[in-house]
Amino acid sequence: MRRKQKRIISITTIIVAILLITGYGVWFFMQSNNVDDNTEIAQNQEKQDVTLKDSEVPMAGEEKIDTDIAEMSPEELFQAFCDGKIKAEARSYYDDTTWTMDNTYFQFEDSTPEEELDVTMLVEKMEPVDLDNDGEVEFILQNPVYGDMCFDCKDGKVVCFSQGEGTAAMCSYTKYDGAYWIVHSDTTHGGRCTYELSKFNGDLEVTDSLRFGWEDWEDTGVKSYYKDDNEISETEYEELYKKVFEEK
Ligand SMILES: [Ca+2]
Repeated sequence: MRRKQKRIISITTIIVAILLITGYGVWFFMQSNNVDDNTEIAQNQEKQDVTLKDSEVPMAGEEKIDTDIAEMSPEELFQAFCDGKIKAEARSYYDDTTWTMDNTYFQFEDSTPEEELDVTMLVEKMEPVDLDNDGEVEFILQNPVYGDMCFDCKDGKVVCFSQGEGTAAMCSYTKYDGAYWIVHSDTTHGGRCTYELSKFNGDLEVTDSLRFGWEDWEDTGVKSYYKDDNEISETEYEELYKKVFEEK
C-alpha cells in the first residue's frame, strides 16, 4: 500500500514537472514572438519615418509649387515671367535650338534705372494677339531694334516661340489669308529685302510658310523679285506685299 502511494506521488510529480516545463516552453515561445513582432513594428515605423523624411514631405512641397504654376491663367503666367518668378523656354527661328530665358533678357523702361537702359533690350508690352490661330491669345513684348518677342503661356509653361534674332531677322506678325503669320524680315541691309512668314498652330508647330522679297546684290538699281523658289515680276511682288501687309 505504501509502495502504491509512492508510485502515485512519483507519477504526479512527473506530470506536474512535465506541465511546468511545457508551460514554461509555451510562455518562452510567446515572449520571443512578441519581441520579434515589436522589433518588426519598430522597424516598419522607422522605415515610414525615413520615407516621409526623405521623399514625401519635400515632394509635397514641390508639388504645391508646381500646382500653383499649373493653375495660373495665361495672363498670370506671363506676368510671373515678366516679374522674374518663372522662366521661359525660348525657341530659335533658324533651327531646333532651345534655351532658357528669364526676365534679364529684356528691360522695361519704368523698372530700369535710366543709365542702364539699352535700346536693344528695351521692351514694351503690346496688346495680346492669337498669333498661333488656336483661339487663345499670345503675349508680345516689342523691342525697337529686333521687333516682337512672342510668348505662348499655358499649362504652367511659358514658351517664347518667336522673336527677332539679329537685325537680319526682325520679328513681327501680320494677318494674311485668314490667319496670323509670324514674319521675320530683313529690310535694313543693302542688296536685298526679305520677308519670311511662318504660320503656327496651337501646338506651336509651323504648318505653312512663305518667303518673298527682292535682291540687288550689285546695287545696280535693277531688282530681281522672288516668291519661295520662283522669280516673279515687280507687279506680282507689289501685289503680294499688299496682300500680306496691307489687306486684312
Ligand atoms: Ca493662340
